[in-house]
Amino acid sequence: MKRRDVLRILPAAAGGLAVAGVAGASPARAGSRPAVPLPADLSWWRDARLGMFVHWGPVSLRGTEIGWSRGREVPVEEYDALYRRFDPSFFDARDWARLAKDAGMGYLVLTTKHHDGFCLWPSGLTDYDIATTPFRRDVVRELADACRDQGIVFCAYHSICDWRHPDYPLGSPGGKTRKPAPDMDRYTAYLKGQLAELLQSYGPLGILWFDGEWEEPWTEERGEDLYRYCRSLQPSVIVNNRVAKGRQDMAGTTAAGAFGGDYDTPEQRVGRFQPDRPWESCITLCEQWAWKPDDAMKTLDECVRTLVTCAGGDGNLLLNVGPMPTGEIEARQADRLREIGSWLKTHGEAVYATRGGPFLPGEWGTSTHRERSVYLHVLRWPAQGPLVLPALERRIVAASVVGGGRAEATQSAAGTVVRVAPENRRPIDTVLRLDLDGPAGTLAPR
Ligand code: JFZ
Repeated sequence: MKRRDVLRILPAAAGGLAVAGVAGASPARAGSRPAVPLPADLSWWRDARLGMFVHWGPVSLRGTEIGWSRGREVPVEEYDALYRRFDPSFFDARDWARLAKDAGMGYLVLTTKHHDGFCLWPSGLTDYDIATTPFRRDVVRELADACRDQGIVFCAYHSICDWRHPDYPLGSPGGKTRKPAPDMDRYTAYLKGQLAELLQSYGPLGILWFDGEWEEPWTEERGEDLYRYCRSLQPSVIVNNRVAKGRQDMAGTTAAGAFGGDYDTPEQRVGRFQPDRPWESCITLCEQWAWKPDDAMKTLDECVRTLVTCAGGDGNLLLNVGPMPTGEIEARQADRLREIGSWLKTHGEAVYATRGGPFLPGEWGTSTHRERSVYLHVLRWPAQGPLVLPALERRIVAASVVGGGRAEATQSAAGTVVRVAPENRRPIDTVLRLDLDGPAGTLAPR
């Protein structure tokens, strides 16, 4: 399938998400908690495989980490006053959306509110928002509109913890202090009120990407209630596992039997091969989530390997950029993203709308499949001789190098033996397509 064909199956306008919003049946679960409906459709998101994560706010004026530097590198009073000079006059939402498109991304997740409590949209429930900055423009609105115009699904990151809000019990630095008179019920009403603003005035949203759920004031009960609440406002919205307490650690997987929203969220690492439950690794293009001057940036090689390793494990990649206080994304970062996009122009058929496997990831690389094709992403060839993989119980009827070049695949008792002449190998990822005599989706992982 060509990349444009795959993109055609993504919702072109967010309206498509709204009509798709029929709540499915809920799975049988232990206990007597009210049933939690599953979203009708995660397939647009799974098929997209690559999204853009954007961490942004007044803290970009300092170049320190969003949320976490409050009360550490930046004194609390100073951090909380940054919004008064937040004026990103070169911000053009169309540039960001076009960049996401050029990078081959299918969705964009914006920090509508991070742990510091600042809101990138004009909220009726607080003055600590974009409306009270010199900039005044509604960043969420402009970006949601620009994404829709580009066929990028707009999604919202939203922090459950709020280290500035007086009703939320914990404060900076890093949730290590206590507020004098917290009120978690009132805070939860505030949280829900803001989510209603986002879902009702900017929606439909593709994903609600919750975070900050690990702190003690947030409970499983509040988490599952919040999940149901969001789904009641927009039945089609996808919600990550950080909505409640089921996530185990930075590996991001959900504990067995626990409620985990709709998908798992490994952080700063590629998730394990896991075809039975959707997941998405969030990984920074540089090192910090928010913009930092001269932050070390990953190479194209690293970015592509990370992306295909996610796809081979049957997961997504949410690649993060932190825009500058001018409103622009650094040119070198934008260039890197466009390089990823141009790699995907040639190799996207082995990424988009594929599923992971059937060959398990190994030192050699990883594999994906769609319909009657298996794709091998060969990241490291054996020092000598052919690549030998386990046997397949289907016949390989053709083999080729994606992007051009001969490949040879023979099937014997030894397994699946793959040969590509050195001149046909690629520096980052030699992608092979093996066409089978039947569907690849029924082959068990090996
Ligand atoms: C969380 C955020 O804190 C971070 O700023 C970013 O938004 C990321 C996507 O999600 O990551 C964490 C979560 C927990 C810890 C550190 C970073 N922790 O407990 O140290």
